[in-house]
Amino acid sequence: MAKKALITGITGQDGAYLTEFLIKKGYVVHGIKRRSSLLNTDRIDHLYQDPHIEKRDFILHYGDLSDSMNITRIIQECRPDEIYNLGAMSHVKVSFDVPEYTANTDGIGTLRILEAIRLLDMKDHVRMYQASTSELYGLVREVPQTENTPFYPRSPYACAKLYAYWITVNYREAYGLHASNGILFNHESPIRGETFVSRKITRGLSRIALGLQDRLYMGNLSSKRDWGHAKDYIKAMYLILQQEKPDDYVIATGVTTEVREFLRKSFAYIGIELVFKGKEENETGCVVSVDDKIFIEKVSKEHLEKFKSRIKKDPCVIKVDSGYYRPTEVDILLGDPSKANEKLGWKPQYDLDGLISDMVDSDLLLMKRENYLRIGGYNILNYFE
Ligand code: NDP
Ligand code: GDR
Repeated sequence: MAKKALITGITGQDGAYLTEFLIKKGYVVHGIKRRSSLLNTDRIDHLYQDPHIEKRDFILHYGDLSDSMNITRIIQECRPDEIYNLGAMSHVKVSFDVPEYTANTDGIGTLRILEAIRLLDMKDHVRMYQASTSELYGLVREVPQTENTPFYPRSPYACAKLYAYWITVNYREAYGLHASNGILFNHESPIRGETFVSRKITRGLSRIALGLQDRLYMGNLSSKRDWGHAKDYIKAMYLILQQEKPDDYVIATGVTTEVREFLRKSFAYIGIELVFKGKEENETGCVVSVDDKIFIEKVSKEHLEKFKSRIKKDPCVIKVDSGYYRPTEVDILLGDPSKANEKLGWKPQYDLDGLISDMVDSDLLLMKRENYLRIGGYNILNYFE
């Protein structure tokens, strides 16, 4: 019998990569998708199977983490061997705007799953993964952060995830559930949500290079993050659930980088050298040179001259808009993944340069397609944030 996995948040970045990974391993994957007024299954479209096929290994259910009846029913119906709880309102800045919704989904949503497992008497059958986060460390108490570093959340998102972390530990200790936390540091990919900083940068620079946009407005350029590739991180989720005993693990690369440096490296990848001047709201990132050969190779010859003439008039393609600042910021995150290295045998394959090249290549392709459509006279969306 094939193993069955249930994934909440299957339409998100990690849900999509994890689904692909588990199907390749021979799992039958059930996923919970939300009803929305537009289809929201772009990231898993390539995995879709017609419901009329008899033996499917990919099945979607409508649901929502705010609806305990729905969650309980789905778990009862599909009786999974493994549950990956990835569903969340996952944007830190937005959580300040919708704090109650965030607490309900990201905090109590986790309780709803744990309680369903208990009430359905499935605790000896099912293993549960909780998507915990480096945001729990917030105002960091030590650098680097390990499984033993105390938490100090700095946003409604992190506070909700703190509850989810501890309720997972509590159900493990109180009822003997096989429930584990992966404390994952930031992980990105070509299918990362467009408003997270990495993707905002790789999309923005692709649009700037192709003349679809003049500049990029950013928030706090000085914060530091430990960035990895989502493809590596979903493997850690799987490994955590294959352990005989449930436990909590930090998943990180062990390298931290400023947002400013992420920008510099991303632009450099297509041959554009950026220099930063000024402070805080007055800081700008300006083009000081262009490597023609690299630009032509990555973007195109046709766009090189147009780009150069545009930046002659205004070379400052990065500006700061304090509207993107958060009421309380997490200044530095740096994880120590030693426990995961030793106990899970987990090691990331991608470094930051590999991540950036993967993302920029993908966004350039996407934006070139947009540009062809524009030239062909078709409307293209602005994708305002
Ligand atoms: P995404 O934002 O890409 O995906 C979130 C998923 O949750 C989407 O499928 C979304 O559905 C779904 N969702 C949102 N609200 C609800 C709800 N009320 N009920 C059911 N589903 C809901 O996140 P990632 O894939 O990047 O992250 C996966 C998980 O890991 C999240 O819990 C996140 O908080 C956590 N995490 C992420 C890290 C990262 O760097 N990526 C690091 C550490 C933790 P829809 O598509 O309809 O919006
Ligand atoms: P984060 O990711 O808050 O770490 O949460 P995000 O990419 O949003 O921000 C990282 C850092 O970049 C700074 N920043 C900007 N951020 C955004 N989004 N937009 C900007 O224009 C901008 N300019 C600077 C931010 O202030 C911050 O310091 C992500 C999410 O995936 C969470 O769900 C997850 O738990 C954590 O990573 C680990």
